[in-house]
Amino acid sequence: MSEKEIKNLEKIFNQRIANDEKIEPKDWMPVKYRKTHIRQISQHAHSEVVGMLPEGNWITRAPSLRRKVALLAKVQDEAGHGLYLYSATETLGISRDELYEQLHTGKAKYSSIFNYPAITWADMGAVGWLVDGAAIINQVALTTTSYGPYARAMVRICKEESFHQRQGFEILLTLCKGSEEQKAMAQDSLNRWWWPSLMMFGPKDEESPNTEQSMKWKLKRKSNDDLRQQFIDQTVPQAKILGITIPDPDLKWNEERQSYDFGKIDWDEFWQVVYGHGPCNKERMAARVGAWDEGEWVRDAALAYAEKQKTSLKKEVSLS
Ligand code: FAQ
Repeated sequence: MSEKEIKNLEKIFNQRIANDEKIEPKDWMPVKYRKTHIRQISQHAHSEVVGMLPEGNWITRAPSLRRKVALLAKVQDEAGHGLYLYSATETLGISRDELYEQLHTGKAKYSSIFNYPAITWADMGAVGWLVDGAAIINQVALTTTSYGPYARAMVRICKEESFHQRQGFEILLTLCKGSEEQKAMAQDSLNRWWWPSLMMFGPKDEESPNTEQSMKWKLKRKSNDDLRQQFIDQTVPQAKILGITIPDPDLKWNEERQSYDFGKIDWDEFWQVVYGHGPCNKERMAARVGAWDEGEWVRDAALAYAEKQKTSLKKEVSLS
C-alpha cells in the first residue's frame, strides 16, 4: 500500500473515532492501535484468569453452603470473563497459544492486585468489595471504548462484576455485625487490601506512558487518576456503613473539590509487584504454568477427537 493510501485510511479511521463509531475486527486500523489493544485486552484477560487463584483457594473453606455456592459461581464468572477477553484479543490477529505463552513466560503483565495473598475469610469480602469495586469503575468506562468486541464484552462483564462487588460487601457486612473478633478480621482485611486496590488503576497520570494515546483512540475513556479518585469517593461512604476505618490518616473530605484528599501511594511497592517481586508472583505463575502443563493431555485428546470427527464426516460425504 502506498504512503498516500495509508494516510487516507488513517484519516478515515480518525474520523470514525471522532464520530464515536465502533472499530470492528475486519476494519482497517493503525498497527499501533492493534498492538496497544492486544496489550491491554490480553492483560485484562490474564488478570481475570490469575484472579481466580486467590479466591479458588477459599472454595473448600467457605463457612457455609450458601457462601460456597456464591464463591464458586464468582470464580466461574471470572473464567468466563477471561474467555470473552481472550476471544476479543484473538479478533486482533493473535492466537490463544501466543497469548498464553506471553503470560507463562512473564512477557505479559496481569493486574498487580492478584499477587497479594488471601489469608482469611474476610479477604473474600474485601476482594469482592474493593477489587471488584475497582474493576467495575474501570470497566464501566470501557463499555464505551472504541474497539467493538472489547466494548461489548465489557457490558456483560460489568453486570457480573456488580454482583461480585455486592456479595463481597455482604460478606463484610455480616462480619462487621458479628463478634468483636469477626469485626477485627474485617478491619484487618481492609487494612491489607486498601492500598493495593488503589494501585490497580495504574501509575499516576504523569507517569502513565500509555494514557495520552489511549485516550485519543478512546480505548481509555478516563485517566488512571480520575478513576482512582472516583473509586475513593464512592468507597469511603461504604466503609462508614460497615463501621470500619480506611487505613489512611490523610483521608479527608475536600469541600472545595467535593472529593476526598488521600495519602501517598507507595509506588515503589507497586512497581516491585508489577515486575515480579510481590508476595505471591511466583506462586501465581507456578499455578498457571502447572495448569497448562497438566492440561496437555486434555488438549491433545480434544484435538484427536476433532480430527476423528472431521475424518468420519469426510467419509460420510464421499459415500453419499
Ligand atoms: N498491574 O501507561 P499505563 C479484575 C502497567 S480485572 C500491573 O497507565 P495502561 C476482575 C501497564 O500495563 C483487573 N501492571 O498503562 C477481577 C503498563 O505496562 P506495559 C484488571 C499495571 O494500560 C476481580 C505500565 O504499567 N483490569 O480485577 C497496572 O494505559 C476480582 C504503565 O501503565 C484491567 O486490566 C497494574 N495494576 O493503563 C478478577 C482493565 N497498572 O503494558 C478476579 C483494563 C498499570 O506498557 C477477582 N486495563 N500497569 O508494559 C486498563 O484499564 C489499563 O490497562 C490500566 C493501565 C488502567 C490497568
